Amino acid sequence: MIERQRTDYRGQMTEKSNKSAQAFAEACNCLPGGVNSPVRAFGGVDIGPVFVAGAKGSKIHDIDGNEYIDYVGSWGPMILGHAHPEVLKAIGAAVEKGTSFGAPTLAETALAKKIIAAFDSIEKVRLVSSGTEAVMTAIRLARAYTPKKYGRFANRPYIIKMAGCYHGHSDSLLVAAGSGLAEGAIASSGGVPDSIAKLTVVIPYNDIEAAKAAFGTHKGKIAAVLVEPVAANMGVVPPVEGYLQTLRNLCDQDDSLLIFDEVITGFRLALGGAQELFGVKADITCLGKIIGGGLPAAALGGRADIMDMLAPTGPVYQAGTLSGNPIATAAANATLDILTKEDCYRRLESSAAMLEAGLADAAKEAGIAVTINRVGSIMSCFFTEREVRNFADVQSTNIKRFKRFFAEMLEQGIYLAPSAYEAMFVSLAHSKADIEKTIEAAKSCFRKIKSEK
Ligand code: KE4
Repeated sequence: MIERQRTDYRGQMTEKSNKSAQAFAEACNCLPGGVNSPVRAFGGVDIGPVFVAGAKGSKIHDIDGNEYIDYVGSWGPMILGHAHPEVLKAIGAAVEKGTSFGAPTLAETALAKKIIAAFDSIEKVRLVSSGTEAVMTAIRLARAYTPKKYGRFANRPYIIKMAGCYHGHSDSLLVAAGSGLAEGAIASSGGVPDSIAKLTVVIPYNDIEAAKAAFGTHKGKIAAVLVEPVAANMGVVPPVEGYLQTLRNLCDQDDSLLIFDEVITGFRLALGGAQELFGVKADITCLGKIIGGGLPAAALGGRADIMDMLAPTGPVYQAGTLSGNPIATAAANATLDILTKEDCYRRLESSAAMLEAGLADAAKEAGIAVTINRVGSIMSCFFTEREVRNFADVQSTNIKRFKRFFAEMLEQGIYLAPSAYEAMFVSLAHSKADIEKTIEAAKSCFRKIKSEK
């Protein structure tokens, strides 16, 4: 049983975390690691987790009564801030009519239309309940999809993914780079057979030559390239100039599909996600997080000729009891309505740019080497003096310093993602005062860290 108590970065138990520590110990008796998703256990920062009591706007508060400015935002969904009144009102109205029917509803069609309106590459949508489901389905669809000239099913076996990108926990994607391109990947999780892992090819993100080599090795057998168009699961790592277009070209040349996993970037970087920002169209787009408005909803979308291969119109099976759930779609529709109507992305850019500049100045003032990668309202602060352009670069940063930074910022009421391999999310609810307080806290943290060996 994990007895890891929450301490401040000086290693003392603080009276500010007694109840969370006790709750964690109790949870560990009935939940593996005391949590229902591993990162929440704070294993990446070597202290015990915060147990949340509630949240409103940009703030989250724990069961010990501590309040924090929240830059996790439930890992991306809470772009409007927590408990947005219009979203709560929509949820309340929907709940009055029942919570799940297992039958089509108008709200699902309305949500699909909003997604189609936002993404030029999407003609049809399938709603699911998690990002994992969306990506898992996209891969199955890509393997079955065959340009007419190949006849019925190509059932192309290979998927190319990038090291450091995370696409949920389906077997094909819990893999790491193998010993060579021809051998395919090796499993990175228990329970994933080599026979499945080896059908995924893992190459470095931002490495155009590696992508070309993979298409050379597996010519005619690659169903799809799957990529986070802006990586945000190794910290934030933007695509280098031309990278996404090169992947697009390689797929076109070999009749493979390009799958953009926009579970984080969709409706985050722009209404049309990274595709709108970088002008590169995917064949299949996976969405989640924001499109659920904080409730379990995700989606995949693409051209009609691809999407119509899904059951019941086509031979690729996919289903879900709670897909398009009326409460989740109510939250989703309310969220996207606000994002579509208000001047959101300019406001997000302004807040995030202010935070980035403030953190950079604070680190410089303290003499701490940091690299801040930011795209729109997602960013990461890496403790290194070098550029961070792929997973190996992230692994070479000073993770120990990140842990100190995290713990000290938490003590100062700033709730960052408890891992050096995650992103900071700025929401529309983050005020100028929130950003200023965060910068002041960082100044103090950087000074303390600098004084340590
Ligand atoms: P879910 O199955 O967790 O809804 O989505 C999986 C997923 C797919 N694609 C991308 C780009 C993602 O970031 C995710 C999930 N993200 C993680 C953290 N970055 C969710 C947090 C967690 O695992 O608890």
